[in-house]
Amino acid sequence: MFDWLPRAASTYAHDIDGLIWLITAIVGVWFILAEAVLVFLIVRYRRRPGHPAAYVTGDRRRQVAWILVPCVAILACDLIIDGASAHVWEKMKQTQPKPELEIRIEGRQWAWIFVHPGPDGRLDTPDDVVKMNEIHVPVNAVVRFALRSSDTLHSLWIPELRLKQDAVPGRTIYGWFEATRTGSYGVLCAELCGAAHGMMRGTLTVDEPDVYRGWVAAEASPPPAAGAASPATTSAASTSPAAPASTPATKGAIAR
Ligand SMILES: [Cu+2]
Repeated sequence: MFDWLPRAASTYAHDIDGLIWLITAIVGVWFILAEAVLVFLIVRYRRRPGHPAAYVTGDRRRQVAWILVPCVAILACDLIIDGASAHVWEKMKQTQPKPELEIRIEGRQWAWIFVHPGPDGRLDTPDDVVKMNEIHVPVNAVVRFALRSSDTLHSLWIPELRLKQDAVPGRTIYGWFEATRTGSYGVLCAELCGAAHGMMRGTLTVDEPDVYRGWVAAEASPPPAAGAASPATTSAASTSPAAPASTPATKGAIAR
Protein backbone atom coordinates (compact mmCIF):
# COMPACT_ATOMS: atom_id res chain seq x y z
CA MET A 1 0.00 0.00 0.00
CA PHE A 2 2.56 2.56 1.16
CA ASP A 3 6.31 2.31 1.50
CA TRP A 4 6.15 3.16 5.19
CA LEU A 5 7.29 -0.28 6.25
CA PRO A 6 10.55 -2.04 5.41
CA ARG A 7 10.32 -4.24 2.35
CA ALA A 8 8.70 -7.53 3.31
CA ALA A 9 11.08 -10.48 2.99
CA SER A 10 9.53 -13.44 4.80
CA THR A 11 6.54 -15.71 4.37
CA TYR A 12 4.71 -14.17 7.33
CA ALA A 13 5.71 -10.54 6.77
CA HIS A 14 2.47 -9.67 4.95
CA ASP A 15 0.41 -11.16 7.78
CA ILE A 16 2.17 -8.86 10.25
CA ASP A 17 1.77 -5.89 7.91
CA GLY A 18 -1.96 -6.60 7.67
CA LEU A 19 -2.24 -6.42 11.45
CA ILE A 20 -0.22 -3.21 11.59
CA TRP A 21 -2.54 -1.56 9.05
CA LEU A 22 -5.67 -2.89 10.76
CA ILE A 23 -4.56 -1.52 14.13
CA THR A 24 -3.48 1.76 12.55
CA ALA A 25 -6.90 2.15 10.87
CA ILE A 26 -8.89 1.37 14.02
CA VAL A 27 -6.76 3.53 16.29
CA GLY A 28 -6.68 6.27 13.62
CA VAL A 29 -10.48 6.44 13.40
CA TRP A 30 -10.76 6.64 17.18
CA PHE A 31 -8.05 9.28 17.37
CA ILE A 32 -9.77 11.51 14.82
CA LEU A 33 -13.16 10.96 16.46
CA ALA A 34 -11.89 11.71 19.96
CA GLU A 35 -10.02 14.83 18.89
CA ALA A 36 -13.05 16.08 16.92
CA VAL A 37 -15.34 15.64 19.93
CA LEU A 38 -12.77 17.33 22.16
CA VAL A 39 -12.47 20.37 19.88
CA PHE A 40 -16.25 20.56 19.47
CA LEU A 41 -16.81 20.52 23.24
CA ILE A 42 -14.09 23.09 23.85
CA VAL A 43 -15.74 25.49 21.39
CA ARG A 44 -19.35 24.66 22.24
CA TYR A 45 -18.92 25.01 25.98
CA ARG A 46 -16.33 27.78 26.04
CA ARG A 47 -16.48 30.42 28.74
CA ARG A 48 -19.12 33.02 27.95
CA PRO A 49 -20.55 35.87 30.01
CA GLY A 50 -23.87 34.96 31.60
CA HIS A 51 -23.32 31.19 31.30
CA PRO A 52 -22.12 29.81 34.63
CA ALA A 53 -20.39 26.44 34.55
CA ALA A 54 -22.64 23.49 35.39
CA TYR A 55 -21.66 20.90 37.97
CA VAL A 56 -21.94 17.55 36.16
CA THR A 57 -21.94 14.56 38.49
CA GLY A 58 -22.14 11.95 35.74
CA ASP A 59 -24.71 9.82 37.51
CA ARG A 60 -27.61 10.33 35.12
CA ARG A 61 -28.25 7.60 32.60
CA ARG A 62 -27.46 9.69 29.52
CA GLN A 63 -24.25 10.95 31.06
CA VAL A 64 -23.17 7.43 31.99
CA ALA A 65 -23.88 6.37 28.40
CA TRP A 66 -21.20 8.81 27.21
CA ILE A 67 -18.70 6.60 29.04
CA LEU A 68 -20.17 3.13 28.60
CA VAL A 69 -20.98 3.27 24.87
CA PRO A 70 -17.41 4.19 23.82
CA CYS A 71 -16.06 1.55 26.24
CA VAL A 72 -18.18 -1.17 24.63
CA ALA A 73 -17.25 0.06 21.14
CA ILE A 74 -13.53 0.01 22.00
CA LEU A 75 -13.87 -3.46 23.49
CA ALA A 76 -15.49 -4.60 20.24
CA CYS A 77 -12.53 -3.13 18.32
CA ASP A 78 -10.16 -5.04 20.62
CA LEU A 79 -12.00 -8.26 19.85
CA ILE A 80 -11.74 -7.55 16.11
CA ILE A 81 -7.96 -7.13 16.48
CA ASP A 82 -7.73 -10.28 18.63
CA GLY A 83 -9.69 -12.23 16.03
CA ALA A 84 -7.52 -10.98 13.18
CA SER A 85 -4.27 -11.67 15.03
CA ALA A 86 -5.18 -15.16 16.26
CA HIS A 87 -4.36 -16.87 12.97
CA VAL A 88 -1.11 -14.89 12.65
CA TRP A 89 -0.04 -16.00 16.13
CA GLU A 90 -0.99 -19.55 15.24
CA LYS A 91 1.04 -19.39 12.03
CA MET A 92 4.13 -17.76 13.54
CA LYS A 93 4.32 -19.11 17.07
CA GLN A 94 2.29 -22.26 17.42
CA THR A 95 3.26 -23.86 14.15
CA GLN A 96 6.79 -25.08 13.61
CA PRO A 97 7.22 -26.05 9.95
CA LYS A 98 9.73 -28.76 9.22
CA PRO A 99 13.06 -26.95 9.12
CA GLU A 100 15.54 -27.24 6.30
CA LEU A 101 18.21 -25.51 8.38
CA GLU A 102 18.74 -25.16 12.13
CA ILE A 103 20.73 -22.26 13.51
CA ARG A 104 21.68 -21.35 17.05
CA ILE A 105 21.66 -17.70 18.08
CA GLU A 106 23.03 -16.13 21.22
CA GLY A 107 22.63 -12.52 22.31
CA ARG A 108 25.28 -11.05 24.54
CA GLN A 109 26.55 -7.64 25.53
CA TRP A 110 26.91 -6.50 22.78
CA ALA A 111 26.82 -8.80 19.84
CA TRP A 112 24.89 -11.59 18.19
CA ILE A 113 26.60 -14.95 17.83
CA PHE A 114 25.28 -17.23 15.09
CA VAL A 115 26.15 -20.91 14.85
CA HIS A 116 25.47 -22.41 11.42
CA PRO A 117 25.77 -26.12 10.67
CA GLY A 118 28.70 -26.94 8.43
CA PRO A 119 28.57 -28.99 5.24
CA ASP A 120 27.40 -32.03 7.23
CA GLY A 121 24.15 -30.16 7.97
CA ARG A 122 24.36 -30.81 11.71
CA LEU A 123 25.13 -28.61 14.67
CA ASP A 124 27.66 -29.47 17.35
CA THR A 125 30.10 -31.01 14.94
CA PRO A 126 33.62 -29.73 14.23
CA ASP A 127 32.63 -28.05 10.97
CA ASP A 128 30.09 -25.67 12.56
CA VAL A 129 30.41 -22.12 11.24
CA VAL A 130 30.35 -19.63 14.12
CA LYS A 131 29.99 -15.98 13.23
CA MET A 132 29.69 -12.78 15.18
CA ASN A 133 27.00 -10.40 13.88
CA GLU A 134 26.72 -12.34 10.65
CA ILE A 135 24.05 -14.85 9.72
CA HIS A 136 23.62 -16.52 6.35
CA VAL A 137 20.59 -18.49 5.20
CA PRO A 138 19.29 -19.82 1.89
CA VAL A 139 16.24 -18.20 0.33
CA ASN A 140 12.87 -20.00 0.42
CA ALA A 141 14.01 -22.39 3.14
CA VAL A 142 12.48 -22.80 6.59
CA VAL A 143 15.10 -21.87 9.17
CA ARG A 144 14.52 -22.91 12.74
CA PHE A 145 16.48 -21.04 15.38
CA ALA A 146 17.21 -21.62 19.04
CA LEU A 147 17.68 -18.24 20.70
CA ARG A 148 19.47 -17.69 23.98
CA SER A 149 21.04 -14.90 25.97
CA SER A 150 24.21 -15.22 27.99
CA ASP A 151 23.75 -12.16 30.18
CA THR A 152 20.72 -9.88 30.07
CA LEU A 153 17.54 -9.41 28.06
CA HIS A 154 18.04 -8.87 24.35
CA SER A 155 15.57 -8.93 21.49
CA LEU A 156 16.41 -10.29 18.07
CA TRP A 157 14.91 -7.96 15.50
CA ILE A 158 15.07 -8.35 11.73
CA PRO A 159 12.62 -5.74 10.40
CA GLU A 160 12.40 -7.04 6.81
CA LEU A 161 11.41 -10.47 8.09
CA ARG A 162 8.97 -8.89 10.60
CA LEU A 163 10.74 -11.04 13.18
CA LYS A 164 11.20 -9.83 16.72
CA GLN A 165 11.85 -12.24 19.55
CA ASP A 166 13.13 -11.65 23.06
CA ALA A 167 16.21 -13.51 24.24
CA VAL A 168 15.86 -14.34 27.93
CA PRO A 169 18.74 -15.50 30.14
CA GLY A 170 18.25 -19.09 31.26
CA ARG A 171 15.80 -19.94 28.50
CA THR A 172 16.10 -21.34 25.00
CA ILE A 173 13.38 -19.91 22.77
CA TYR A 174 12.67 -21.60 19.47
CA GLY A 175 11.31 -19.86 16.42
CA TRP A 176 11.42 -19.99 12.66
CA PHE A 177 11.40 -17.89 9.55
CA GLU A 178 11.48 -18.37 5.82
CA ALA A 179 13.16 -15.58 3.88
CA THR A 180 11.61 -14.91 0.48
CA ARG A 181 14.06 -12.41 -1.03
CA THR A 182 17.79 -12.60 -1.45
CA GLY A 183 19.76 -9.66 -0.10
CA SER A 184 21.32 -8.21 3.04
CA TYR A 185 19.19 -7.13 5.96
CA GLY A 186 19.96 -5.54 9.29
CA VAL A 187 19.87 -7.59 12.49
CA LEU A 188 19.20 -5.40 15.49
CA CYS A 189 18.61 -5.63 19.20
CA ALA A 190 15.25 -4.20 20.24
CA GLU A 191 15.76 -4.43 23.98
CA LEU A 192 17.80 -1.79 25.79
CA CYS A 193 20.58 -4.02 27.08
CA GLY A 194 23.34 -1.72 28.27
CA ALA A 195 25.70 1.04 27.27
CA ALA A 196 26.52 -0.30 23.81
CA HIS A 197 23.02 -1.53 22.95
CA GLY A 198 22.93 0.73 19.90
CA MET A 199 26.03 -0.97 18.49
CA MET A 200 24.50 -4.43 18.72
CA ARG A 201 23.97 -4.80 15.01
CA GLY A 202 24.51 -7.61 12.57
CA THR A 203 23.70 -8.58 9.01
CA LEU A 204 21.47 -11.28 7.63
CA THR A 205 22.53 -12.44 4.19
CA VAL A 206 19.90 -14.35 2.23
CA ASP A 207 21.43 -16.20 -0.70
CA GLU A 208 20.37 -18.61 -3.38
CA PRO A 209 20.82 -22.16 -2.03
CA ASP A 210 23.93 -22.93 -4.06
CA VAL A 211 25.55 -19.65 -3.02
CA TYR A 212 24.72 -20.43 0.60
CA ARG A 213 26.22 -23.90 0.31
CA GLY A 214 29.34 -22.40 -1.21
CA TRP A 215 29.64 -19.95 1.66
CA VAL A 216 29.28 -22.71 4.24
CA ALA A 217 31.86 -24.85 2.47
CA ALA A 218 34.30 -21.94 2.34
CA GLU A 219 33.82 -21.01 5.98
CA ALA A 220 33.78 -24.48 7.49
CA SER A 221 37.00 -26.00 8.61
CA PRO A 222 37.99 -29.39 7.26
CA PRO A 223 37.27 -32.25 9.65
CA PRO A 224 40.24 -32.97 11.88
CA ALA A 225 42.64 -35.52 10.48
CA ALA A 226 43.44 -38.30 12.92
CA GLY A 227 46.28 -37.17 15.13
CA ALA A 228 46.94 -34.06 13.06
CA ALA A 229 45.29 -31.15 14.81
CA SER A 230 44.02 -30.70 18.31
CA PRO A 231 40.32 -29.87 18.79
CA ALA A 232 41.26 -26.38 19.95
CA THR A 233 43.23 -25.72 16.79
CA THR A 234 40.39 -27.00 14.66
CA SER A 235 37.83 -24.78 16.35
CA ALA A 236 39.97 -21.71 15.96
CA ALA A 237 40.58 -22.47 12.31
CA SER A 238 36.87 -22.81 11.61
CA THR A 239 36.17 -19.21 12.41
CA SER A 240 36.99 -15.89 10.92
CA PRO A 241 40.02 -14.23 12.48
CA ALA A 242 38.10 -10.95 12.36
CA ALA A 243 35.42 -12.33 14.65
CA PRO A 244 36.76 -12.30 18.19
CA ALA A 245 33.73 -14.16 19.56
CA SER A 246 34.44 -17.05 17.24
CA THR A 247 36.90 -18.56 19.62
CA PRO A 248 36.98 -22.08 21.02
CA ALA A 249 35.59 -20.62 24.25
CA THR A 250 32.65 -19.15 22.40
CA LYS A 251 31.85 -22.38 20.65
CA GLY A 252 31.92 -24.22 23.93
CA ALA A 253 29.77 -21.62 25.66
CA ILE A 254 26.96 -21.82 23.15
CA ALA A 255 27.07 -25.53 22.49
CA ARG A 256 24.20 -27.36 24.08
CU1 LIG B 1 20.38 -4.87 23.09
